[in-house]
Amino acid sequence: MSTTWHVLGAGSLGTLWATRLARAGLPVRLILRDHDRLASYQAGPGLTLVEQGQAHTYPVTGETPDTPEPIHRLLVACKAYDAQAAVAQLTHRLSPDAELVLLQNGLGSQDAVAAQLPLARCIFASSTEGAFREGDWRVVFAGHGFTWLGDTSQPTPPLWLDDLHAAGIPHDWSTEILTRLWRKLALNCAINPLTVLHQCRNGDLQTHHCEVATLCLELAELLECCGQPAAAQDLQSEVERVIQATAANYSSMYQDVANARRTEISYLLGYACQAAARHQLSLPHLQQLQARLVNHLIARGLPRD
Ligand code: NAD
Ligand code: KPL
Repeated sequence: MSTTWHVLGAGSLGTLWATRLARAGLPVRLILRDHDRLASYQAGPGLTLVEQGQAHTYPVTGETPDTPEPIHRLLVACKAYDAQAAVAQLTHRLSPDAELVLLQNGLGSQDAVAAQLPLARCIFASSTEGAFREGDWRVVFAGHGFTWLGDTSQPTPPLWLDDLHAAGIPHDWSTEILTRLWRKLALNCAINPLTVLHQCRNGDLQTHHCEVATLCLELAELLECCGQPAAAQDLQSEVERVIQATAANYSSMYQDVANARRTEISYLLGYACQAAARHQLSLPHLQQLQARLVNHLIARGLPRD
């Protein structure tokens, strides 16, 4: 019998993973915030995934954090700013051999979770898949992509990668997961804040070429200084490639601000600026970008972190 996948967070990525694992016949349980959310979930038929216009519903079993059964494998699918508190609620249920998969974007939240669970195996993930919520318990699979998984303290891949294969989740084991996460953080720092400040699609940043180039230079300097030279390599050309490839899209941060949702700024630009400060590195454009973005968020009544 396969180990149950406990999925924490029934949002976009949590639903995208839970439905595909359930579709492959794997045991999945969804951990909801509290009894009200569980009652709301149980009033419907389950989780719905919309793929290429076709909706399929999967009756994944729901539960709350106070369900007594132990957890052996936990997929953490909350936002970066919620991950630590959400996992803390489950500490008493984690088995001694528990493994966690952390799907959060950016950096900082993974270390915070790992630090509170010194005995558990924490696997970091970096994903380019795209999904959004169309309503409660209903998610649209918007962009096919890839997920890299890795463990900074243990290079051996877990056997359950076979589950991901069976579920059709494109993935690979990476022994350089931190490099992947830093690279994605740098891409997000070079693109996302500017789309918020200029209120534009990714492609419109082509008209802000110099601003993007200056940020890329500073970000590359930071990556080098943080011991991530591979993540710094050809950063500007990759940023330009992504801007072109996603020209018609609004960045995730743009969408968060447009929908008056809290952003993950502290785990992206905030993390980058803190790392620079730790290394006594002066990156004036990056720091100015953070200040402008924080002012923009405050002016819209959104959290500054
Ligand atoms: P989301 O807001 O859609 O889902 C997060 C879910 O976690 C919400 O349903 C929320 O209610 C739930 N949650 C928060 N605290 C909880 C708690 N204590 N107990 C139970 N549930 C709790 O977010 P998302 O878009 O799925 O993003 C999750 C992470 O994945 C983010 O770090 C994001 O940057 C990253 N990511 C998302 C995508 C995407 O396409 N959506 C792609 C790549 C990476
Ligand atoms: O990941 C992205 C996002 O919108 O968060 C891209 C498309 C790469 C832009 O930074």
